[in-house]
Order: sequence, then structure tokens, then C-alpha cells
Amino acid sequence: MFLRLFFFWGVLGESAAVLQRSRLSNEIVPVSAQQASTYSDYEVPYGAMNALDMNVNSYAYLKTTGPYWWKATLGQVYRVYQVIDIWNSNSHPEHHRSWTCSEDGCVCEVHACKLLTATVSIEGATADLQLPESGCKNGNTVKIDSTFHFYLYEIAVTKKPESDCTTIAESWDKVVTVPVLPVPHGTALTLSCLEGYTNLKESEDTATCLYGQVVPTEGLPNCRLMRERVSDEITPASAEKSATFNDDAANHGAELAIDMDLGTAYIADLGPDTHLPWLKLSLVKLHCVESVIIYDSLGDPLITWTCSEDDCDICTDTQSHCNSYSLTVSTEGAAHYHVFYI
Ligand SMILES: [Ca+2]
Repeated sequence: MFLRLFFFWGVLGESAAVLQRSRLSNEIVPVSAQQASTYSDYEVPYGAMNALDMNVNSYAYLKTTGPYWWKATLGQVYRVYQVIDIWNSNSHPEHHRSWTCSEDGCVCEVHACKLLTATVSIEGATADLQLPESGCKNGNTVKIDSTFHFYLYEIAVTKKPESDCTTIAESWDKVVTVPVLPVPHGTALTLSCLEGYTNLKESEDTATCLYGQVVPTEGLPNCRLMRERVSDEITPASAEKSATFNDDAANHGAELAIDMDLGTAYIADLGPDTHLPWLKLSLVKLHCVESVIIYDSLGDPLITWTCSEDDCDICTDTQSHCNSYSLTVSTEGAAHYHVFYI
């Protein structure tokens, strides 16, 4: 079946006039083509570029002896979406078979594809952008292979549409871009923090809009909601605790209660015994403590204790927390140290 068809097409090709096809949407224009061999070494009627000349009457045609491959060089790395083999069907261009590409390769489902495989790869050194992977195959070369000798009227290679970037990922809810979105494909962006948030990173992060996706060059800003210091606030030197939830000091440790970051918190663990959990802050030197405040994650006071000479027993709260917590301010160790407990 295959050989009979091949003979038919071969005869047709030699007497062909120009039958122009149309460029497809998002079609890549390859810069060159090569093939394993050329039938009878006749470059003009059978050369590799005949599969790229937009003429559906001309074709690239291999020798009957192997190996059997044809290759297009795209000129730069593209996000290749489809490879389409266009035939001359009764003097009309027909999409005979196509391969749809993903990160794993290019797959064709119809029976006719079983004779040929299409491979997209990156050949040689390239300084092109690192393109995001999502539903396409990145490459600068498209190769058609077979275990039989074959001919190709036209090969069209399409890329993922170079769409604008309109949004950033939901998980980047504290990040903003400069310039603001939407921006066209290829736009360089800087990433900063939403107003009111502080970027704890010293260096600025950058990104590029690629195929509708904002792709960070390296990382993201560390955007944190930081508490403002109140007037005459004492900065504790250290924090101790009874037990930390899951023994995870990095994510729940006592120091997180005094790091000014409202997004982090000390989380106590009751542990195997049921003693009351506690947090203790050392103030380094003796202070006349006026008030102690626990904040919620938005920076609003949750509990405020006001101190007198006798005690810190005047508690005000917004959600009935005074009954659940107790506070002690005391002097521990050498007399010039003043410590209070929460
Ligand atoms: Ca052609």
C-alpha cells in the first residue's frame, strides 16, 4: 500500500506546477532543512527544502536505501506545539497527519503516523531564553524518522501562541509586577511586594512574560507583613518556650513571636504531659514594663496587659482571650535582669 502510493505521488511531483499552501496560525518558518539522502541526488526536484517551500506539488524525497530522516532547523528555540505533514490530495493541500508535542515528545494517534516519527530537540549551544514547560516541547530542531524511505510535500511546524501575560499565579498573592500586567510575550519584569508588605530579600527578583506565563528568573520576593514597633517598645533579646509544635523550630519556634513578622508565629505543643505551655522573653536588662501586647496575624492587638507596680493584671482583649492566657513580669537571676512570661 505504501509503495503503491509512493509511486503515484512520485509521478505527480515531477510534472507539478506550483500549488501554494497557506501559512498556519503560529507557524514557525524554519531556516533550513537537511535529509539523510536525496533521491538520485537530484537536489532541485527532491531536495530537503522542497518540504518547506510552501508548494504542495514539490516534495523532499529520500533514496530507497537508508538511513531515512529529514530535519528542519528552526533558527532558535521555540515552544513547538505541532508538526504537521501536509500532502497533495487531488491537487489540494491536505493535513495528512500531525504530531502534537508535550514535554515528553510528539505523539500522533492516526495509523499513518506509525510509519514516521517526529522528534523535537535542542541541537547545539543556544543562548535562548529558558522557556517554560507546559504542554509543548522546546526545541530548535524537528526531525522526521522512519524505517522506510519516504517523501514529504510540506512540513509545517507550529508554536504555542505568544500570548500576553494577564495574571500571576494565585500563590503569588503578595507579589506585584513592574510594569503591571497585562504585558506582551517577551516583556522583562521586576517583582516586588504588594503595598504594605516588606520584601525581606536584599536583591530584586526579575521575571519574563513567556507565552502567557510570568516566569521568574530565579526566585520570588519574600513578601512579609511586618508589625510596626510601638512607641518605647522594648526589643527582647531572646525567647524560650515550653515545647514547640511538631518540634519544628524553623516554622513554629519561639523566636517567631518576636521577629516582627505577622505571618510567623510560635506554636506551642502540649507534649506528652499536659503542663501548660509557656513562652518566656528575656529583656536583657531591667525595665519598667508598662504593657505587654499579643498581636494577631493582621497586626491588630489581640490581648493587652497593662502593668502597675503590683502586677500586670489589667487585661483587655477583643475576643475573650484574657481568660486563656496569663502574664507574669518578674526579675530572674541577677537583679539587673528583668524577665516576663506570657
Ligand atoms: Ca513542497
